[in-house]
Amino acid sequence: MVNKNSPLPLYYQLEEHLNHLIQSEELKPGDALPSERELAESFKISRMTVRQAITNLVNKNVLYREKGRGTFVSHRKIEQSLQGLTSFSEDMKSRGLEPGNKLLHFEISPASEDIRELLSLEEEELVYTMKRIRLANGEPMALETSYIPVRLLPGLNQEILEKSLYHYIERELNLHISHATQSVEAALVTEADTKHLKVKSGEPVLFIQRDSFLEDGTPFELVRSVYRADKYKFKINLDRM
Ligand code: 16G
Repeated sequence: MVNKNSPLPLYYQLEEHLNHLIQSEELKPGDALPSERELAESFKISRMTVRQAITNLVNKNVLYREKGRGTFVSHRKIEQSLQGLTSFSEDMKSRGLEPGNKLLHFEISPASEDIRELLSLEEEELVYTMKRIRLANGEPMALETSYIPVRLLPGLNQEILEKSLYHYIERELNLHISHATQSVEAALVTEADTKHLKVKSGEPVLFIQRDSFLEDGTPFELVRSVYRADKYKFKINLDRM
């Protein structure tokens, strides 16, 4: 399975071999890898080579290490398309996962200057600020802070936010959500967010900002979210221009 006469480095061949076992599900998410010693012996290569291959796969998030326990196959990520304006609840349901929310904060106050500008608000205009942990089958996926003009959704309350915001806007209020601008950036989790997202401090996350509009061009939400990078992968199809 590793060929010592090949020009390909041995660590790379082992990486490819392990990748293949994971793709073909001979090794499943959560499965423990044999120890470095066992791998070295069965492939007749040095432990250094094994360590290099494993470190590369850990750095690519294909494997993860747990202190004192060993190395395991990572759980598959949610592959989220960057095309199409969907809601978190819709995304989870379409994957057979149960969406959930934990509302951490909900208030009405005058918008700060940057929010006012992004949502095209009048001076002193009121906005809802809310923070929700978004869950899939009870597990935290993202932490979402949203700003919404009170004028547009005067009846918004905590009960609605425990369910789907988009469902309320479209089905209850009959407003037409039309388009959004979204950016994705790499970031590190803040100490305060580690407990909400159930990740270790210093873990990478994806910072996403979405500015969404109704059919008539009115901005109705500004959302700043922190997504778990170990759970999410964003995908887009590209056409040659
Ligand atoms: C998604 C959107 C967010 C929207 C929410 C509505 C991103 C980055 N954000 O989380 O802007 O407010 O869906 O979800 O995708 P809901 O209808 O389930 O409350």
